[in-house]
Amino acid sequence: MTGLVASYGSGAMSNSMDDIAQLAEAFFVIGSNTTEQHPVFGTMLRRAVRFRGAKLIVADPRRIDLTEFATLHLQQRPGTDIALLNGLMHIILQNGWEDKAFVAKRTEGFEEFRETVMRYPPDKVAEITGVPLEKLYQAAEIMAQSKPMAVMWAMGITQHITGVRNVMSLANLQMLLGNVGVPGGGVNPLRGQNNVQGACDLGGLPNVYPGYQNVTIPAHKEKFEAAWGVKGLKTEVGMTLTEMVPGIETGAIHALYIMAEDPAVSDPDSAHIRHNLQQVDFVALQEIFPSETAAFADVLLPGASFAEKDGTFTNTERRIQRVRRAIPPLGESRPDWVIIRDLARRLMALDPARFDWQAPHVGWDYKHPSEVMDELAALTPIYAGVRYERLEKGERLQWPVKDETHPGTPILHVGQFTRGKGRFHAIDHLEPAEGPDEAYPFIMSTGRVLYHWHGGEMTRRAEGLVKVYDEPLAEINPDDAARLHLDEASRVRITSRRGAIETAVLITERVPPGMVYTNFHFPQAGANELTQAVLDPQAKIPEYKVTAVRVEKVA
Ligand SMILES: Nc1nc2c(c(=O)[nH]1)N[C@H]1C(S)=C(S)[C@@H](COP(=O)(O)OP(=O)(O)OC[C@H]3O[C@@H](n4cnc5c(=O)[nH]c(N)nc54)[C@H](O)[C@@H]3O)O[C@H]1N2
Ligand SMILES: Nc1nc2c(c(=O)[nH]1)N[C@H]1C(S)=C(S)[C@@H](COP(=O)(O)OP(=O)(O)OC[C@H]3O[C@@H](n4cnc5c(=O)[nH]c(N)nc54)[C@H](O)[C@@H]3O)O[C@H]1N2
Ligand SMILES: [Mo]
Repeated sequence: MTGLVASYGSGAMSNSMDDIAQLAEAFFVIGSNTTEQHPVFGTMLRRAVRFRGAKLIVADPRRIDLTEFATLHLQQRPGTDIALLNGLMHIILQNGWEDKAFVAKRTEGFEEFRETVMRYPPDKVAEITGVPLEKLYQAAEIMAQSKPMAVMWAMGITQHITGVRNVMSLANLQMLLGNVGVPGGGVNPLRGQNNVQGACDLGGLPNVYPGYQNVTIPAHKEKFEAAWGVKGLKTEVGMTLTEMVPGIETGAIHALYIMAEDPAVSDPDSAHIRHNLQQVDFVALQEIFPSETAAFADVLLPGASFAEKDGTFTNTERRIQRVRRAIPPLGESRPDWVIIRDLARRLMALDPARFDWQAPHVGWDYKHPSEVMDELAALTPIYAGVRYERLEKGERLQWPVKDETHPGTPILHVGQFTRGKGRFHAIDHLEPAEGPDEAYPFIMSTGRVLYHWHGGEMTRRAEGLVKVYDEPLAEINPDDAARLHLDEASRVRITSRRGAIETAVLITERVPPGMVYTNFHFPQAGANELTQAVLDPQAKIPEYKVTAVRVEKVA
């Protein structure tokens, strides 16, 4: 689950895991540690490479497990993906390898895009990215010769101040190669949290109603006002989580209702977050465990976990899946939707005259999550045909599901993009907000390990996982370790401009020299003590993947 206020990297896979695994001639995985962080799909990719000879290009600053069976590993310097992609597209264009028919028929904005890409000759790109020339040529050639190729990415692409531009560059690449709207191709962000896709689909974003119906469009406002029997819904875009926390300081935010989110651990610059959580007038926290954030809460609302409730989860390929309660909720906990329903009813009771009680969907009187789905279907074109009865019959529905007889949509953008023609964007390389310098000579990259989940509230309670991985470990290259006189028993202090952590080390070739890799699974040494709250201007996602730090031996 993810908190409804934050959802990183919106979008959804254009294709399905099955068609990609079965039909792609090549996979381009950029900024996703797929085997560790998306192990089901990671296994499907591994099998496709092993058993049917699909090619795999991995672009990742670290030597992740995928690189062990990759055809080619492009080990770029963190934060240089735009330069890398422009360089590859430069080679493709120079050789005339682009899909000319697709570009002519399905796209616009090509000329301006081409001019920009022409400013990224391979030798310049090799210099910016650190990827050797011959690997750039090899990669471009594999991409041109393997049709269809599917592109997959995750947080290595989005968690940068250039997150949105990085994604647009990947869309450029796939349009250039004509890999959009075809089985085995597509642009495929791998969504991280269980049901983060569903949370976004249902409007857990500041700018949309359910089904990505933009709040700024008056017709949408009127439709939902009529359905919910209420006047005065706003047409302004709201705030993201990363704007709400600074909003506490400016007086824009007085109270927080936090559900299934642990910002004290997972947001950038923890000292600043703690300061703000202390300042805010009121915090209600809906959780399944007393998390690090619970220390700042005035009220704790005990939610029930996934195994204790009925409902649906929507996964990264837009597939709506029925979830069934395995055990009754423990203790006083209740399903999240029941807590929200009862709270909403009490709020409505404070001012009943505000509502038109004849409206079709007023009153929050749901008795079962299937009734929530029925309302969603009535108001949301992409879910219009989704019904519990269909899911229970075993139908494998992927949205858009246009009506009760529509079979769903395994592949998006077939024949046409939602907006008509696909738009090429002219995109230039931009350096990360913080680069290494004399005082902070290392780049810290952050992320996850196989054995733990984010703040670790769930996984640090699992005996078997803690047996395998029981403390925070900073990954450091053997060359750097030798220079700093570190061995496996050493501890280091890692310092950034925001703070410092002390941690044990894992000396490993997985990270290149000059990089340390840390995670945020353990509160005693969380990566976010060091990260900074610089955001992508559009998506407002923090640059978690590049922080300048100093590493010192302490013992
Ligand atoms: N076991 C486990 N699985 C998880 C999670 C978990 O906590 N634990 N979390 C889930 C969630 S919510 C998410 S969002 C996903 C995240 O899934 P991923 O995004 O696959 O995982 P990350 O660890 O964030 O890192 C992605 C990769 O980006 C690389 N990278 C770093 N900097 C750059 C860069 O500048 N460019 C490029 N191209 N790559 C870069 C890293 O080396 C890493 O291999 O995982 C999900 N799955
Ligand atoms: N440095 C750094 N920071 C990062 C990232 C990174 O790569 N690097 N990644 C970012 C990303 S992609 C993400 S998604 C966030 C994740 O950050 P969070 O969403 O804050 O972390 P989680 O630990 O997944 O979930 C928060 C809480 O949800 C609770 N929970 C689980 N199931 C339920 C439920 O059914 N109901 C209720 N009410 N609560 C439940 C858990 O107990 C947990 O404490 O972290 C972000 N922060
Ligand atoms: Mo995530």
